[in-house]
Amino acid sequence: MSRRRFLMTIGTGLALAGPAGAIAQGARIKPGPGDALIVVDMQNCFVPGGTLPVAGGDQIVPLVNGLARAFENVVITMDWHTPGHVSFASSHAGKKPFETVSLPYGTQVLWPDHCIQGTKDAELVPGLQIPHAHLVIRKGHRRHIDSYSAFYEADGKTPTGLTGYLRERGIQQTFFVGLATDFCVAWSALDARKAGFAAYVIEDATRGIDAGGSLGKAWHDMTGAGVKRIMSSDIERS
Ligand code: VGL
Ligand code: ZN
Repeated sequence: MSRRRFLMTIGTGLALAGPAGAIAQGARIKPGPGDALIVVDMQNCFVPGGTLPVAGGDQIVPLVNGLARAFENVVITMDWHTPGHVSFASSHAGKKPFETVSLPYGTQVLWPDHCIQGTKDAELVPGLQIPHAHLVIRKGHRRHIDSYSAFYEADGKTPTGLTGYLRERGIQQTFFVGLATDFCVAWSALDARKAGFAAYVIEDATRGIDAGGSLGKAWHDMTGAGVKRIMSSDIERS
C-alpha cells in the first residue's frame, strides 16, 4: 500500500469513528414513511431580536426548510407560555434570568419572559416554509409547569400526546432540528429515546444557548442515551 493510500485509509477510519460518528460516511439516510422530522421552537422569541435569542438561530432557517422538504412527516413544536409563567425570572422576587429555583418537579432555570401565547414574539419565524407539516405541538402552556420536551412536561409524566401520535402514525425514527440544542432539542430527543423511537439530532440545523456548560452536557447525555449526532449532509435530499 502506498504511503498516500495508507494515510487516506487512516483518514477515513478516523472519520468513521469521529465525534459526530453516528453514521458511517457515505451511508446517507433517505427519509421515508417511518421517519418524522421534528422542528423545534423556530419562533421569533428564539432568534436575534426576540426575547430569548439564541446566537445564530436565524441562520438555520434555510437549512431547516430544505431538510423539511425531504420528509413527508413533519411536526412543528412551539414554546407557548402564559403571562407570568413559572419559568420566567420575573415571576420570582429577587431572581434574575439564568438563575435557578427549586420547584416541585425539580430545578428550574429561569428565563426572560418569552414566547407568550398570542404575541408576535411567539409566532413561527416568518422565513419558515413548511406548509406540509402535519402537526403543531404547543408546549409549556400551563402556568405552573415548564416543558422543554415535545413529549413530556417538566414533571416527566404529563404527556403532550406526541408519543401516541407518532406511534399511531407508524413512525419509528425521529429527527430533530431547531432551537435550542441544549434545552428543547435535547430534552425532546432524550424523551424520544425513552419512548422507544430512534432519535437523530441534525447538529448543523440546531443552535444552542450554552448556559453554564449546558451544551456539552446535553451532547453527553444525548449520546449516552443513544441519540445519534448527525449533520444535514447525512440526509439525502432530492
Ligand atoms: C427553550 C428555554 C426556555 C427552548 C424554551 O426552546 O430551548 N429554552 N424555553
Ligand atoms: Zn420557554
